[in-house]
Amino acid sequence: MEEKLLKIKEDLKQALNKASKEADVLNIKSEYVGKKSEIQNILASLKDMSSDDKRKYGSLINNTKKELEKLINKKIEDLENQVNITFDDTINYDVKHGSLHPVTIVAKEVTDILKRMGFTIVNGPEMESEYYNFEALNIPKDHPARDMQDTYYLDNGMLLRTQTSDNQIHAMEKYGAPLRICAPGRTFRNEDLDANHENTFFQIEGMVIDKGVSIENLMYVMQSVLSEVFKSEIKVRLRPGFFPFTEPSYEMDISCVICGGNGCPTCKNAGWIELIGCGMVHPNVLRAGGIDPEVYTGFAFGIGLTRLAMMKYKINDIRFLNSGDIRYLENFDIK
Ligand code: FA5
Repeated sequence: MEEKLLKIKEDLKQALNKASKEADVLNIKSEYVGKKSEIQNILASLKDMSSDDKRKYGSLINNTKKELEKLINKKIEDLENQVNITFDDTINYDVKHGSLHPVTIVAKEVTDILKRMGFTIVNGPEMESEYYNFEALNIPKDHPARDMQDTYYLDNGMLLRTQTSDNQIHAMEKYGAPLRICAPGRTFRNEDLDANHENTFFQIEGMVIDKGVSIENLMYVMQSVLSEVFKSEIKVRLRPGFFPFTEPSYEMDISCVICGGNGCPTCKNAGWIELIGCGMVHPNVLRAGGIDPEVYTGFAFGIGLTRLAMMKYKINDIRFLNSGDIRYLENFDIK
């Protein structure tokens, strides 16, 4: 009897090992523990056994049946837990692939141009101290210029930088003079949003410090960058500006590509879009960076990369660029 019961158990184990679907296991279940199964017959035969045999085999047969049921239930559970992923590679599907964001493209273009001119690319922190974002740039506390660049002040005493100009100080401290760096990055301002103002946008900073650096050098770099990025005739105008960290300061505007300079909602009917702030580095800023203004001069510029992308790809509202709306961004599937 013991051998017979053992054999039933072994046979069941083998059958279960081969089963790969729940339906197979259910068939095995009915074969091994169903009404017409061998164990059921053995159980039925108990009543005809002598009382000695009944005592001897009764609990053994019952326990075997319980074991068989346990093995079967365990197999069903295992199959349920098993995740079967199958790929049908015959299905015809629409292949969608990603592409670079327009701001990423112009950032790469500008940095490539500047790299060829000998600029080193550096990276500054987006969470910045008041010192690097304002004070060292000749904007003391309570200076009205802080109103032009309101930002998000953090609980830890830091702020989200309003401009990539913080890199000017970091770079002077780190590398000293002579210096030729550019620093693309994200900037933040507490700003009223409109078609050409975002609260989160990108700029690229440039700074050159050497002996005898002049405004002509600055203009040459700006012209080279813009003519290479646009690769076609564009109208640019230079006008006096004000930045506490440059003297003299200039702003460079581009004729609005959306309306051809005639005036539209994108340029708020001005016909021009402000693109670049630049100028000769203020002596106080050189001093803050540990450089002697009696020996060295420098120029610096900050190009609005997000606006540059707008103008290059004729995007009439800056807010699309941060929207993450794939349907819109798909239109700029440019490599
Ligand atoms: C500055 O941020 C200066 N740091 C630029 C500079 C650097 C001057 C070095 C002198 C020397 P401004 O606030 O004008 O300047 O911003 C520079 C450019 O960033 C603008 O011309 C514009 O293209 C872009 N910009 C500014 N504010 C926004 C905004 N809210 N949304 C999108 N682009 C903006």
